[in-house]
Amino acid sequence: MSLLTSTPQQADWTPWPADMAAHYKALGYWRGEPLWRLLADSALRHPGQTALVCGARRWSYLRLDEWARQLAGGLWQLGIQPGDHVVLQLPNVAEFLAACFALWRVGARPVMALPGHRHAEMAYFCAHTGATAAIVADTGPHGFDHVAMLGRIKAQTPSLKHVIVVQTHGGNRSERDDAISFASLAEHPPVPASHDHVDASTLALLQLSGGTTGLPKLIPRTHDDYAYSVRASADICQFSTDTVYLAVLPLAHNFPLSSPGTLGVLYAGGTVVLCQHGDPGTVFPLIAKEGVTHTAVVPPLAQAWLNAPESVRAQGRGLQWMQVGGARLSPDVAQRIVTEMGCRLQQVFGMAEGLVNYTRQDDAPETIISTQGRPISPDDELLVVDDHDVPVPNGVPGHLLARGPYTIRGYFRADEHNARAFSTDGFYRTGDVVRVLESGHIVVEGRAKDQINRGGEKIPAQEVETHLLAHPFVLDAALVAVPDQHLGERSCAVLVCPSDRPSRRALVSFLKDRGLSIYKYPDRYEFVDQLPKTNVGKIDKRALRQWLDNTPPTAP
Ligand code: AMP
Ligand code: DBH
Repeated sequence: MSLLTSTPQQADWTPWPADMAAHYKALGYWRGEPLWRLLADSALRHPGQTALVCGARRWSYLRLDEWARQLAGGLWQLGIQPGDHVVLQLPNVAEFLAACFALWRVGARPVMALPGHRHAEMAYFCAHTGATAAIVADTGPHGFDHVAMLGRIKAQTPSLKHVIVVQTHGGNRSERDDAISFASLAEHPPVPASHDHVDASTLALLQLSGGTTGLPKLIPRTHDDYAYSVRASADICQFSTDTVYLAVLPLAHNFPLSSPGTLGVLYAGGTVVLCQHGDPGTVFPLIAKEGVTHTAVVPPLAQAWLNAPESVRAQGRGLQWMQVGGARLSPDVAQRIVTEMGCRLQQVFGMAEGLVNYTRQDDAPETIISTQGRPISPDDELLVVDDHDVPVPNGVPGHLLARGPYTIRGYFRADEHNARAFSTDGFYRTGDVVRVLESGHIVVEGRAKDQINRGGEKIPAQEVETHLLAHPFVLDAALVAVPDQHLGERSCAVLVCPSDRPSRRALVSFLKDRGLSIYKYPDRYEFVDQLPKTNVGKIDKRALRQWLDNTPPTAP
């Protein structure tokens, strides 16, 4: 039986079938508790404990919860309603977490944009969700004016009523008249307790998918399912009041947010230390200063830390656990983390759509080095299938499909795409090619989805190709991954331009004008007379990759 009350075409998102929802509730996975309870309950248990450190600023649990309640009061006064979408685009500052908890208090849903997103994606997030507000930083690290960008989007997006600005770079910029100051929202009495009733089976946030097609897909996560993944993750990783967690990856990313991430730390009563730069010269002194015990990184960051001078790394001796995920970690680098960093390694293979796998603390060293862990939940259902959806035996590589108590059943307002991305019985097609060992541990072998994994940042090939094809000189375009020692993969655009070849600089400026996120700009450009095609006329990316492997890069 389905819980759908409207036709699938009209539904924003696909709930779990009623029998499965009942099962997950009966097992205590779904507790009917909205996400703000993660913080509020810890504030009751450990009011005086330090919850959050952001530069020179620190908050006890009591203060952080109080701040979130005041902000919720401000949002409420502004007219933010339960069910509203609010696009959140902030760097790793305390206001990010305060905004999330405040939004959850009023029953609104943060849309987790990344600081690198630009006009094309941000306009889409606002329009597609019908967002009523956006919360952004005053200026980005390179002086990018986020408020001005949102001003342009607001002019085109009737639903968007408020641009709220967080002052992150000093000065008096939040006084500008094109935005509401975030700080002023806290000058309100805390949101009344009567507003605290948020139905935990409704959406709590929209995560973003790296995706493979068009613009990023929005991932609808409920309070119930997300809270379960956070609590269960914190239990697996044994987070406690002694945990001091360095959040260095962008906070909006599912990994540092929920696996167990900052939310897991706040649930467990530990301390979150925020950091905006991953360079060893910033990170290691901070680890020493704040007594950091845990952190989560992507493989290239782990490598950069390993390559730092011994004198710098020595300051990181207190670090007990390094979680690595987001992209493939080579066994060599895994081994180096264990021997050279002097801390323990945990591999994390996850996705914002749900399923997360961890190596366990008592796994054999070999398992921790060479596998990407096993699922969080006994009720995670995994299928590994061949190209015809027929299950393959254990140990044989195949496409990974997943279903379970915290894996979505469909993207947000994306019926057409959902028909391809999910099986008829509700399994999410991850696009990853994996092998499952007898022990249940997963080894990620590769990827079937058309995506470049640039050191954990996922770049949907088709989205970038669509932008390139809009250039008047570009007749055909393919974006493919080329191996890279540092990032794992980089992107290369292979272009067919019969009349005239635009320069690299001209192409970059073109993509910039189209508002594409900076991290999606191709790393390399090559020109060919025509692209190789398969028998069915699709671009043969395998052939292209082989060709690129044997072709030295053309100088820009
Ligand atoms: P997204 O769906 O955008 O959240 O990206 C999730 C994807 O990142 C997964 O489906 C994998 O392709 C990749 N990924 C995440 N963690 C790992 C890992 N530990 N090893 C290999 N690939 C990973
Ligand atoms: O890459 C990811 O999306 C990811 C990696 C590790 C993730 O979403 C997660 C853990 O939760």
